[in-house]
Amino acid sequence: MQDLAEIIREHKLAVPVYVTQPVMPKLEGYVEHLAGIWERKWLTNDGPLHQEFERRLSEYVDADHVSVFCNATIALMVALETLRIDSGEVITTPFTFPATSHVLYWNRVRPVFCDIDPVTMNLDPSKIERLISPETKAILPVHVYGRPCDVETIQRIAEIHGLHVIYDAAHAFAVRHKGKSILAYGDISVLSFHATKLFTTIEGGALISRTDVQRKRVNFLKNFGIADEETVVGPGINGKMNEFQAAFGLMQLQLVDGEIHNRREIALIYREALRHVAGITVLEELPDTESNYAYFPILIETEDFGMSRDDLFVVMRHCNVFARKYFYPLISHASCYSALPSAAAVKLPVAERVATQVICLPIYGSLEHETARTICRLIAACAARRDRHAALAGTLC
Ligand code: T4K
Repeated sequence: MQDLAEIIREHKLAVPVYVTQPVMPKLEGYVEHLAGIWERKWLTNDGPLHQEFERRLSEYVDADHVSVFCNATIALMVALETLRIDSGEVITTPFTFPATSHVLYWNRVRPVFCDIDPVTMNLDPSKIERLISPETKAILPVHVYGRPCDVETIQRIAEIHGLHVIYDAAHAFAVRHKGKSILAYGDISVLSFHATKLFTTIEGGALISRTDVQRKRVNFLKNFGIADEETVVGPGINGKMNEFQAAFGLMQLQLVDGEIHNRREIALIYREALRHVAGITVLEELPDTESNYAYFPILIETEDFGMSRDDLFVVMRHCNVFARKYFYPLISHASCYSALPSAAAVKLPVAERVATQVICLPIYGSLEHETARTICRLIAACAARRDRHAALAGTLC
């Protein structure tokens, strides 16, 4: 058994390892795309690369009505406007990136926070109905970490109460549920293609509509509401993706299967090595799911592990491991939402607990297997250390 200072010395990585890293396409291929853009002088506004990317993306994600966007946040705002959700309340999760709640705020809608399920980490459907009021317009769940929500139960609730469902599928690129694309559920789904995502267009996103008519409205709204040179059909916004992003996306489409495969191998290393470490919960893959391995969250139970999540986080940073506490603090704690009745901690016990326990380990296709193993050994050594009861600050001096 070692003490903490020895553990850090022994497991410190030579270079920083971040929670994620994008898979980069071949530079020469991208330069070829740039040459075409230079030649055409067509930089944005539904250019040829944009059109090709939208078409190929639609085939890849197995969805018919895809509109690509400059980012997922604007796409979520357009999703709300498409369905005319611009007042009242929307039920959503506090365990997410701030964008999910902020789009409601920007569309003048009050978020109503609902607790999460301890297995999926997504909205707990058994707690949704008690939050429905005459003001409720929709449900905005997140497939957090790419783990599918209980889409069937959410659909049933929405149908009974006449609510829309918009899925924040920012993490769920290529995820399938019961043999179908996860994007096939709800009225609208939104993907993010930010640089930190499994599939990236640098910044970017996509909105998946249910019908051609809906897609047409989405495309008006993402282009200032312009239908033609002399007609504005609604209060649109600028949500367009440009040709440079589309070119990046086209190249990423060729890499993403390999990236998922490589991430799966990293996930297997973590899963095998950490499953039996006392005080650690490794989230099992959900049944009927084809996962994308976008994130690798683990939960730390302080008593059994012998160290809190926050202390492990600090130790990891000393070892050059830049894991992240996605999603701590809960967005319901932010000052713009904390006064809402639904934001009270007592009403969100599972989300409150998970947010203090979770840590997302580095996962990306080019992560060396040996690095992943070192991270596992570091975590296991922390659990087994001699100075379990010493204060962290003293131990690190
Ligand atoms: N809904 C959900 C559920 C979301 O998670 C998000 C975004 C959205 C909606 C909104 O989607 P977008 O409008 O962004 O399309 C990142 C991203 O900025 C954010 O897009 C993402 N979720 C969130 C989960 O993560 P940060 O603040 O953690 O990113 P940052 O800059 O600290 O990057 C994390 C690590 O990634 C770095 O330590 C290193 C690596 N990295 C990052 C960048 C930007 C790279 O290797 N290369 C890069 O270019 O928010």
